Amino acid sequence: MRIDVVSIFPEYLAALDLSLIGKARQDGLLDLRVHDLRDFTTDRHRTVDDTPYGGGAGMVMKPEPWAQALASVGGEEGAGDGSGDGGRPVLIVPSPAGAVFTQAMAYELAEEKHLVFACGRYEGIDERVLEWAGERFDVRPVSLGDYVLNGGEVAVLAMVEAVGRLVPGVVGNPESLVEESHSDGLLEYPVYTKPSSWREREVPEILLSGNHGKIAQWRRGQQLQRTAARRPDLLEKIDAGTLSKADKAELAALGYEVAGDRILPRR
Ligand code: 6GU
Repeated sequence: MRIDVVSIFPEYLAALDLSLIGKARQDGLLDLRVHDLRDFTTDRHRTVDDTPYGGGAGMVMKPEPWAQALASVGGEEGAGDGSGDGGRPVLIVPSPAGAVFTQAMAYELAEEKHLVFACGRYEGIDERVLEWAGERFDVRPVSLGDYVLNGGEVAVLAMVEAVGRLVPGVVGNPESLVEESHSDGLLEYPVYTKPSSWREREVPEILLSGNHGKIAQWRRGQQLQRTAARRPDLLEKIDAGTLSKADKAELAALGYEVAGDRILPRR
């Protein structure tokens, strides 16, 4: 997969040289390139921002450096008119005003050949850039959640890691992708390692039993309990058709009932 990131703080993205993603780059699984937006300016001061039309606080990113940067990193793949093979690169624009990034979105993006991330700073990028970019990219404004960061760089670190680890070969043991939080819409079960007794605290006995069926059942129960306690909003998104009898009994004990294909708090 090719990934281009455009930012006025390219050093921010240095963390992508490390760990799993850094290894994937070395191994040639990810062709990740970071670009300095200021290299696409033409004035002596390398200006990337200006005051907002209509007034208001802060500064807005000027359109032309963005157009030059985006034209240089991609958008040659597609026909330019939205026709053809759907092979247009995806332009992700991190913004608190975007759609919320999810594991489902990470899986979708992991299927793409080419992602481009446009890191805004200040109050954002001149809106016409997004309209113009729509001719050559599939433009997706995306938010990490309902809080405000100073710029898109931290969000890009999060998204590149979430997407990159789903690219085949990046995670050594793909089994570990199956049993993790959000992969089945539930939070992950708690995990333990040696010693079995630590500071008077014992590992749950079932995990020492060697009974894999019972262990799987217990873990599933823990997932349901945790999700009910920490993220009840997730339970209501699960398709109840996927639940076992044991799941339904656990949910009943947690104060939930199954109504058709939905899980609802018992009233
Ligand atoms: Cl993607 N960008 C910025 N600037 N702030 C955010 C965000 C993104 N997601 C949450 N807050």
